[in-house]
Amino acid sequence: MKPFAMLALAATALTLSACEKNLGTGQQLNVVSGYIQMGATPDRPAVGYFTVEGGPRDVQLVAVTADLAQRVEMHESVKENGVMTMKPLLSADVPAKGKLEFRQGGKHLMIWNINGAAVRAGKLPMAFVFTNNNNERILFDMPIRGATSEVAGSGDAAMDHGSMDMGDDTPAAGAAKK
Ligand SMILES: [Cu+2]
Repeated sequence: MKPFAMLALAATALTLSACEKNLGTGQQLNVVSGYIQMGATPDRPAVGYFTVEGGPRDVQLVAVTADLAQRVEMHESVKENGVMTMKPLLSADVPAKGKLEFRQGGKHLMIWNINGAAVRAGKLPMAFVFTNNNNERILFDMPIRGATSEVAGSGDAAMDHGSMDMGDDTPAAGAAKK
């Protein structure tokens, strides 16, 4: 490369970084971490937790999807009359330059029937759908953790989900066969 060309490149790089600083776009909307905890038994849904960092403006997370799972839902654990229950969540706010956290005991994903190949690979590719830019999709591979006996007895993954999932959405076997 000729010295002149190198100088020109260096100048371009400087201009770009200066621009970014002027626009104040330091933090971009992004999924920065997360994982999936398999259910204690195969008939139980897996649970997913993750962290989203907000970009320059407020947006909402409106869906999380996975081609290699049968169904994914966003839920929130809430305390009502002293009892923990779960409610489906249609959207979750991601404040500008803030954080949205799905974590144990709060907002979480429930994931049914993850494809075996994904489980063996130890990760599930997921798409996070936001309200900005005509439903921007951010792809993130969620690492899959196997069920452990410690986790099986506590938290979102165990009894909360088992009882609710089986009751609400799954049609009774008899009814489905009519
Ligand atoms: Cu749930």
